[in-house]
Amino acid sequence: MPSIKLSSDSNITSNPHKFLDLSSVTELPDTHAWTPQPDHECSSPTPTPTPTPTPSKCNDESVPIIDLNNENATELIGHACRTWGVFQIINHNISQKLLDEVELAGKRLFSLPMQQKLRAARPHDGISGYGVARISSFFPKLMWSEGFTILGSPLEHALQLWPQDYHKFCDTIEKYQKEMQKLANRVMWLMLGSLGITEEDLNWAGGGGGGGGGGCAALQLNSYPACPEPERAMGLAAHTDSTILTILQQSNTSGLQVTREGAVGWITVPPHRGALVIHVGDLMHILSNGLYPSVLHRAVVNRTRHRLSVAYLYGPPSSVKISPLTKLVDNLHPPLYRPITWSEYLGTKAKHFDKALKSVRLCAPRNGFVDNNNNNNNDHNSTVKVG
Ligand SMILES: O=C(O)CCC(=O)C(=O)O
Repeated sequence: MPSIKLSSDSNITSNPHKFLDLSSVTELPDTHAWTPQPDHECSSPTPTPTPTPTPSKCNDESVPIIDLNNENATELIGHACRTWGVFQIINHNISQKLLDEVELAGKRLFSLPMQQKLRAARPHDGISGYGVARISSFFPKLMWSEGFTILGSPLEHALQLWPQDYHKFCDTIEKYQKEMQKLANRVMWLMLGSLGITEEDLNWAGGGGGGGGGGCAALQLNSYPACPEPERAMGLAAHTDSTILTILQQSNTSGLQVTREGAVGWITVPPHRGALVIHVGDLMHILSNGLYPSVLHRAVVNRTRHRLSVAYLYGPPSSVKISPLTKLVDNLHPPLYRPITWSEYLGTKAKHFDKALKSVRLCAPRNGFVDNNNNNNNDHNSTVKVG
């Protein structure tokens, strides 16, 4: 279990709108009114799931969908990590039944009366439990979402929410955590394999053989109620994940958007039944010495449809120092980031937010080195050749 602390949300704790029951609001309150969002594609009631996702090679228009049974999965994942920082996977061995069950568990949780949800409220300086988006403290306006974070066992919070009937929630979440741990380790090794990294190069990370490895994780359930003015609201503001990788399950309403080097504006990641979205996180960015940039993403909201997402945030054991992998470093490619544990990085992120990667950066790249971590907006996602 990572002993991690994220930012407190002190500047909005006194805000009476913080725990507004968003599903009952008919007019956007000023506390939640952002400047109108460009590329907001989700204001019309358009559910966009396609029944059978088709695997794709990386193309310029859409986030790649990669079949894990494809014999070229490693190369496809490497290409997607380099060029997108995000991709979807199919044939991942997580049953549709389990995906449906966890979605149902999330819906059951968020549809509880506010007073009941607040019994499991995230403590002021804590990480697990019910509350507003943890990144809220960096923004003057509140987001149109509510979240529930689970670290390790869900039992304590499930007992607070359903004193008599906690088993069902716990069973589903524990089953999901177990399967996601295996999948996250497998995907991490596909990413590392695409960089030429083997087990001997990284001894904390397990073998990718399906055992789950030594990583730590948090599970984040996000709920985005239908919103009367979606163009002026923000479900979850733009951020990168402080993880090695994130596995994201989204319900059948679109809302996730990403940016990509060279593309203008935000690109929607359409939900496909059974597919899971993988985000490259900041720690993979560091491990890969900037070759696999963490993806800047956000969630927008919808006028008529509720949306739910489940993020499995996967990182290393909390005491392991993460640094650019030795195999990827030489005279021409000096290490760009100093060694840092996940806990330390989370502390840095809580302080510097979108400047966190920059704050652990060691040196400017030398001639000819391609560093994907150089972006005027979030210090990511633009490939800069420094000459
Ligand atoms: O709901 C989504 O699509 C995005 C969720 C997300 O970015 C997060 O939980 O960090």
